[in-house]
Amino acid sequence: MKRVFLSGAVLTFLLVFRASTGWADIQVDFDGSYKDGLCDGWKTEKDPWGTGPVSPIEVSPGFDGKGKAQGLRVSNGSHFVVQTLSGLTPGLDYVVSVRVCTARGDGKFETPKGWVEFGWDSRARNITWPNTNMIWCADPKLDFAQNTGNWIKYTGEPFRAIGTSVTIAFKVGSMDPGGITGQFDNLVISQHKAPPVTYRFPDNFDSTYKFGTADGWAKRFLSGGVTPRWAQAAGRSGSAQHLYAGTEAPGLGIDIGVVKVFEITPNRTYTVSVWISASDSSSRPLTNPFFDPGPIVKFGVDPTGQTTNPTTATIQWKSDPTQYFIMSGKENTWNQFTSAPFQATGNTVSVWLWVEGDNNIGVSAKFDDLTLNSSSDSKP
Ligand SMILES: [Ca+2]
Ligand SMILES: [Ca+2]
Repeated sequence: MKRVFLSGAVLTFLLVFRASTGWADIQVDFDGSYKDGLCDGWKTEKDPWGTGPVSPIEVSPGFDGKGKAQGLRVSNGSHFVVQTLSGLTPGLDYVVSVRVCTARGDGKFETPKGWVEFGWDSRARNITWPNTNMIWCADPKLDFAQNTGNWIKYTGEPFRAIGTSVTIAFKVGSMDPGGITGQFDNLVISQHKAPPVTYRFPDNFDSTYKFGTADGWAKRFLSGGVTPRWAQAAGRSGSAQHLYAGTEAPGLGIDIGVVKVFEITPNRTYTVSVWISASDSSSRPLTNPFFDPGPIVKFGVDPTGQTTNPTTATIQWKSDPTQYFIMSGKENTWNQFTSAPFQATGNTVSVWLWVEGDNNIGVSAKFDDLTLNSSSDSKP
């Protein structure tokens, strides 16, 4: 009798423990069988640019010195390992986490040159192209100091399940002849139960920066631009959000920014203002876009509050900064820009800060002191 009672107690404990810790809905340990270096169930893809075959690798041992892991070795191009996984509940929020370990192309645990990211597509389109399909987490590539030779866990932003499936992709890329090896293990997709985080205006960008972005700002970029960089920089006062990219990637565009969700009162008309200091990547004025559609510096407001798609028509962009910073003498000086009036529809609005460049001219822009203003058109 006593033995049965104990078993029941243990079982009850395990069930409660499981429920309260948010058991993973999808787990992939990459310990299964491999064919030509690729774990069963996964496929490879590559960006339209770049050369060389996609070279997946069966890594053994994997995380924690056990089992196996999926590797990907690249010397020229952006290559992917992709799978669409099922097991989500539509309407619930999830986060993706994965262990990442990087090395040079020859497998030596020395800091590689290139990029390593992981991404997810809640629409489960099962293809990484076009480049707006996926949301990418660039933390692994901004953290080579930690993850070269070490298995580090990275967790992406929450996303809402649209259906029961999600497409997951690992991206590894390089333009360095020495190449790069990205290794991935212990993929976990688990429910995210914390309420969505929103922030209040104003934002002085004097917060703690994590992997180059100020508190609450999420990185966004279009795949194919290989050199996006985010950093904390000196601001008008304190710090500012720096977005910049060089031209070491021939033939590639530069399309990067950040987005953050702020609280507002619905049914009122507002503008937002932000201070910007910008130049091209050589500290010169921006090129006149009538002659070269090169560097662009802009900011936008999306009254829908969405944070996933930088190309959607609901973002109301303000391109005045580009016109301003093409004027000689204005480069790298602070100036305040104000959006067109917009009508708040819900309780939140997303603010987008963005730069674009091309394969000839990079771009560098700092953003500080974002404020919300009640527009004079406001109706009570
Ligand atoms: Ca494993
Ligand atoms: Ca500041």
